[in-house]
Amino acid sequence: MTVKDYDKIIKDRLSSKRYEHSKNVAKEAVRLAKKYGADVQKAEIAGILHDITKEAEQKEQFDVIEKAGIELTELERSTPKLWHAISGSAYIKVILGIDDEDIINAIRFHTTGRCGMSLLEKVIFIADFTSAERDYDGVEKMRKAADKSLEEAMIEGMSFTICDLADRKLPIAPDTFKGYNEVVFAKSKKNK
Ligand code: DGI
Ligand code: FE
Ligand code: FE
Repeated sequence: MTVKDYDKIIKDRLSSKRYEHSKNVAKEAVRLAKKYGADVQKAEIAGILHDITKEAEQKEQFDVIEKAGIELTELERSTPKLWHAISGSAYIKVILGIDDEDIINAIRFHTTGRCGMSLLEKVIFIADFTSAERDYDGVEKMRKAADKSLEEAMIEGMSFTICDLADRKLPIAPDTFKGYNEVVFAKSKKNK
């Protein structure tokens, strides 16, 4: 399948607003991949597909997660915001037949981040924050960080997520704070 095929699938599965978001994330992922040396083709594919199950019913999401052999933790099961990243990675593997582990992981961890993210995983994680239509408070800071370095952008993105969740008294996935600790430690070690 080509990007054109994926584009059509996304258009059929998502509202026009989220379809536009997916297109913008793909564009931004391509830009960041070129800037930081990630695989440009994979960035475009992972970008367009990253929210593929965002509007799917719970049952469809849980079914495809099971088909992919993924077992949810209790926190994941009870946090609906986390489902689409996991079910999205399962969907592209099981239904679309994509076998590239890096693309699968880029979608799986695009919401939480994690420890030991690949270049492609970071590009998708960041592109989701800096895509053209994003206009939350702090997006300019995030865009500046993304232009400076991947490391700065990861710190900005991970800390934004954690602050926002703690502010709203929501559970924080272990992958999120492990990823946060990793990027913050890496920077503090460099500055010593
Ligand atoms: O799918 P998008 O809206 O484009 O963006 P996303 O996949 O980053 O989802 C963002 C939402 O997910 C936002 O409301 C915060 C939430 N989220 C991200 N990490 C965590 C989380 N929610 C909880 N409870 N725990 C997390 O670790
Ligand atoms: Fe998402
Ligand atoms: Fe998204």
